Amino acid sequence: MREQIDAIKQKFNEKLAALSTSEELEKLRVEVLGKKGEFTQILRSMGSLSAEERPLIGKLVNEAKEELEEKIRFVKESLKERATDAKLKNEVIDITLPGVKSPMGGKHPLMMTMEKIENIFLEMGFTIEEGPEVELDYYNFEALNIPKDHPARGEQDTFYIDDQVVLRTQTSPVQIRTIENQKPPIKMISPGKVYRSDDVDATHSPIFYQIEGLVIDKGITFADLKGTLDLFVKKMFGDDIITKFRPHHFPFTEPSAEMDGTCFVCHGEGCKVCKGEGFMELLGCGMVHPEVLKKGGIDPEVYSGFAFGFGLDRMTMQKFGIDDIRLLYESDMRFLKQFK
Ligand code: 2NL
Repeated sequence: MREQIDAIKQKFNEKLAALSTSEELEKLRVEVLGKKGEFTQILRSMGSLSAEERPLIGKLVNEAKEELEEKIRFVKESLKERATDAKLKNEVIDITLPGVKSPMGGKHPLMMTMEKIENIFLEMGFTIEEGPEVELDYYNFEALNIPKDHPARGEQDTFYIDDQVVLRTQTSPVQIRTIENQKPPIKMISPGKVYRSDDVDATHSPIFYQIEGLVIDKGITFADLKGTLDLFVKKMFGDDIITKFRPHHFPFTEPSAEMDGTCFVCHGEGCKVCKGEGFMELLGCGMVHPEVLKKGGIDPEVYSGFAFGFGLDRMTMQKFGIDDIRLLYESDMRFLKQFK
């Protein structure tokens, strides 16, 4: 049995010297020291030994096992170190190589225009207000002096959620909510998305952006409206722009007007951009209708105000010379990259 133990040890040493991975090491450990391993076989056959020999051989087996276990521990450690060294060597970063560039995003033309407009009004002391896009019929129409049978309802192809809830067709409901929640003086704009069930073409999209504005205080007149909007247009399109007001009708303002500005391309001569007119239609406006003030809890005998509204999409298209609204919503990189 002594020879048997020596033979196991020798074979073990040879295999240990030859192996190079932890998997091979584990396989060897099971083979020699495992439950069905070679030493277990010897211990099992000890029944045939004499009572004097048994403890001697038992001791030898245990010593041999401990010796081999110690060797395994040592080799295991050095294999681990070797693996870590190899890993570190492979992971060396060559900091002299050129980096991988991530593509840079840019602002969408709609947001460029929106931010410019917001900054102009912030400079003039306006606040920016927001409100829900899914809105009560009351705030979208009723409170704006547009009752259920009013023809203006037919002109706006409204998305109805149910009898009382719509997708807002304009951002005016934000002004109504502001009138209800704040006391004059009020000086605010409400930029945001609006919805109309229009068929898509070069000038129509079912989702588009609007900016409306509202000023309410004691003694506000049409002169305040003209001065404010004239200054806005000059800051937006250039100091040389001349504005003119044409009478118009909106249910929520009285009197109402549309404002045109001289074409910023031809300065009034007439060109392709303004279709030979020399002027471009810029926005709708007017003095807030007394009924609208009353509905919002403001006494029209004490306060007056003006309001205005325009499409951000059209203003963006005018500013950048874009001829199709669909380009603003298709996320085509060939288009968007031009605005970096
Ligand atoms: C246009 C014209 C306009 C308003 C919007 C408004 C809001 C309140 C009271 C009175 Cl709460 N008016 N908004 C007034 C005049 C014109 O928009 O052509 N928009 C695209």
